[in-house]
Amino acid sequence: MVPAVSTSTETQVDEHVALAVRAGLLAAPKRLPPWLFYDAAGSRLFESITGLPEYYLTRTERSILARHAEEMVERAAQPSRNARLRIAELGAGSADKTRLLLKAAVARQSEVVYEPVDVSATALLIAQARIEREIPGVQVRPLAMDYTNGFALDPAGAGERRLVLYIGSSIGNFEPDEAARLLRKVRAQLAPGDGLLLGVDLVKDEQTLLAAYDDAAGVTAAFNKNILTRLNRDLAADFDTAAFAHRAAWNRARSRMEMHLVSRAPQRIRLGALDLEVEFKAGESIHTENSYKYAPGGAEAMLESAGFTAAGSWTDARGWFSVCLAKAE
Ligand code: AVI
Repeated sequence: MVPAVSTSTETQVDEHVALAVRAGLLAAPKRLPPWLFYDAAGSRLFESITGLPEYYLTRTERSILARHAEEMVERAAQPSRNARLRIAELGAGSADKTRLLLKAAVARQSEVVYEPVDVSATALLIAQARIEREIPGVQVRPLAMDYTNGFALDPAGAGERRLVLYIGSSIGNFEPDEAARLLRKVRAQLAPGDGLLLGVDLVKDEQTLLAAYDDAAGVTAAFNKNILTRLNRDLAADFDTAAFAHRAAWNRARSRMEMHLVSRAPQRIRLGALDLEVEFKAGESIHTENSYKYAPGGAEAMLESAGFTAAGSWTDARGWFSVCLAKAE
């Protein structure tokens, strides 16, 4: 039975967290869903990851946007030169890279409505204040919600064309069937001719991938282990984070980077709020994340099967990352 109140902290247990953790730790092999990473501490650690020398993703995508934002925005509005773009963003977070696209949209049409969607109301408030201060002409209309459970945008007005941004390689954290389902949900919010701009990480040499998910400073290890600290706090668990090792692995057959937490010794963990005890063998892992890497053309094929037509794609000189524009059919 899941008690409504944890006895140790007297705080309410989040049922969504409780159900996911119970199912994941009772599964064979053990797993935890990656959305558990993003409590306040985990979100801060992720922000640090994006600036690490080994974590090429954020820097590379930013360089692509910096170079091609004007063309992306113009192409999203085509074929009508007079259409005004209205920009929504899924999982906007700090909306740092988005500012490049918003600046290009303001240069094109003087004013733009920007609808960032994110589960964190705090991240949205911070992003709104920064964007309104730095880019006059952007009207920010934040939507605090978990877009993975579906979302509803106001219909675009007459003469407006919607562009949805889903950048940052977040699509890669979904299983292929979940990613396809999410893209179909996005398609359902769009009218024919509206656009989706998708950022995806591409397959590359294994050494580069491994370093990106197991950096020398240990920030990614801390990010991975923070999930255990979260369970200690939220579910009155007694994980010793030092008793687990961070492991990053390239799964070539499935074209994904994996992150695991590997038990260093046999141990038994108690999760008080779930009234659950879980046994670990030495070397047994909890699989915490997949990060899919696409072959060239792979993202376009996924977009086409979700009801979009490819309308452009941009990459960097090394071909490490791709930003694809697709139009709703
Ligand atoms: C948020 N997401 C795109 C990141 C990724 O690369 O899959 C999360 C992350 N995991 C480890 N480092 C960063």
